[in-house]
Amino acid sequence: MKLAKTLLLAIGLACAPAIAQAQDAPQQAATVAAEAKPVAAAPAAADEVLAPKAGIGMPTDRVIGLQAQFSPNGRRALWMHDAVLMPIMVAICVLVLGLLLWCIVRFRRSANPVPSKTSHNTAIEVIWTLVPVLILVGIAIPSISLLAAQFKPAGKDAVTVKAIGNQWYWTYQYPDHGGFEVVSNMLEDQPKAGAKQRTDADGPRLLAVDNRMVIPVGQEIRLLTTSNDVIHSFAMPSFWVKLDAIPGRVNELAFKAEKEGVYFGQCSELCGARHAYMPIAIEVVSAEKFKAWVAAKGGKMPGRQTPHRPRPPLPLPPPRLPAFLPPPAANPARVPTDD
Ligand SMILES: [Cu+2]
Repeated sequence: MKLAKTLLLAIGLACAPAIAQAQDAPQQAATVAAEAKPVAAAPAAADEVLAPKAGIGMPTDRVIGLQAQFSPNGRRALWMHDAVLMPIMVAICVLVLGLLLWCIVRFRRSANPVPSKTSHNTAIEVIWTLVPVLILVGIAIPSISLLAAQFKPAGKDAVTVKAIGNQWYWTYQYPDHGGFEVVSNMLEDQPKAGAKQRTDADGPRLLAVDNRMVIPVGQEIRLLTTSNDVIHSFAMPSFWVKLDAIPGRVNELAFKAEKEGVYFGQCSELCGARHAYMPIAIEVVSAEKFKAWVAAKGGKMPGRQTPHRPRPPLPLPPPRLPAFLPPPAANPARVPTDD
């Protein structure tokens, strides 16, 4: 009886995460269904402030799992997590737990009073060496190609944004667009006198900022990060972007936002007392809106670059004759003839 109780307890503990996940699944589905519902009505067009949408680009209450992805690498990484890693981990856990339970029951003292003295089994030893190797190779192939895709350098038409970490806010520079800079501070619910107060149109509490980083939709972004003081980390979960911002060094990562909207992230390196209060907000807009925003900030769109064409070869200089010979025209006798 005691053994049965212990077994039931062990099975219950082992299955608890799976049950919790199953219970959360309908909530997750409900959240996805509520995706289209805006958090707040968009403000007047003159403000040009895009309102965030619940469930997009921000964490959702009572949901486990990764945020929905809006970049090609993000979708690929999410697939890697959901379709490759999680099933393999669950299968291994279930197999090991099952074997353990089977051994406990099948080979207990009362059922198996004379234990086997077997110490080697070549077939089993080959299997338990080869199978893990094959599993690891199976994981390594998509994993390494994903890693390579994540660190593929941006193309020459990419929009460069330099994110600079400061204690405790971000500044965004646009070197290709006239080099203007945007200073981005968190909006507070109870701001100091004269400062702007956060509203739901700006974003969730602790994630809304006064000036967002703005990028065009569907265009490759060359993200450069550095820092003015200590190590920060630029993290934007919906784009699968996380890049350290290190003083005296510039890191680079390319990504592409596939859908217009507002996306929120945070500094992900413990950088001091107000580390939790330097959020990141990226506003993804159409190419026209991006152009208008750049103009409003006093910047300019980069000039159209002419495509690279190979130079025509330079004409060869006339052959140089030794100084003791007269010029060819003055020496017709030296020209070979047919007769
Ligand atoms: Cu920081």
